[in-house]
Amino acid sequence: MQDPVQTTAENIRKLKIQGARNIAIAAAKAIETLARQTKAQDRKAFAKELSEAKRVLSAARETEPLMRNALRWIINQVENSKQIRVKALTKLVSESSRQFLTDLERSMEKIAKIGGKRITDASTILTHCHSSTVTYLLRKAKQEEKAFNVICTETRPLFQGRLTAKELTESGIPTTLIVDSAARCFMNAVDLVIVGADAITSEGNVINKIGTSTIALVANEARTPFYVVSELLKFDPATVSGDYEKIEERSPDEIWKKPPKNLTIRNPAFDVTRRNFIHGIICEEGIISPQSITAVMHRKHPWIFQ
Ligand code: RUB
Repeated sequence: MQDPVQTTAENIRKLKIQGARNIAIAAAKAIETLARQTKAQDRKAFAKELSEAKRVLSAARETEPLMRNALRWIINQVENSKQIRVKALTKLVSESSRQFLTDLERSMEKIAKIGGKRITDASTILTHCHSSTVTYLLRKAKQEEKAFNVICTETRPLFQGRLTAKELTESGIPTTLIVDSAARCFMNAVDLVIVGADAITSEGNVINKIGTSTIALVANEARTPFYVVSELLKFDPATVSGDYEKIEERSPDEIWKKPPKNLTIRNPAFDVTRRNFIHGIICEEGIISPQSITAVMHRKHPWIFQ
């Protein structure tokens, strides 16, 4: 039998599973499968297995607080329960994992409903990378028969923009693909930039695919509103106590397979967009200012600070 945690971690590492939501969903499902297959004899052994799974999955990609928060929340339910029997704890993991996935689904619906109001007929939206939250919102707006078009960047080095382009064209949304460095050339024709997020810090800065912060600067210069769509649980509580969000650095191979000798290649996967450049974070609570994120988290998810 394949180890669900190792297999999922490998798929996340290799980007076969991509994007913060999909990563968190896969991790929640992996931990549920692990619990169902457990051979642990008692609560202590079971808890140890869960905690090891959390460590392995979290290490697969380090800039993914939604996955970490999901695993922590699911494991919290076990830790907070008085159950002793492994069977009962397994059931609890299953229920918690499903609850997390349902909540995530609901959040995306709310985000699409709120954000969709910002998409008007004849408008041009620019997006970067592949965010399932962004594409869902755009597809929903299309279903409401809004006539807008999208510009998406190809997103070097791994071309996630092609996933976006494919998904949107298949949904009948007029879409134009540009190279990342053409963002400024097109920005004057753009009404709204919408990007996803991997992490939100306590200061309201947003971490997303490398190149996002450049697009935010360009949008700012062109006076184009720049919005981030994100579930609140992409907030990283570690940033409250002074830690910086770790930015994953990936293999140079992704940029150049056979580079000349002695060449240094750097390949950070994400960058930080400062809150000053973000008009709003569109989340399940509404459109909030980046500055208000910690207060909103205290209200909606107080457990995250414990
Ligand atoms: C994906 C990326 C996405 C966010 C948000 O990077 O930066 O914009 O993860 O996606 P990668 P979602 O391809 O390296 O995982 O809205 O689906 O959570």
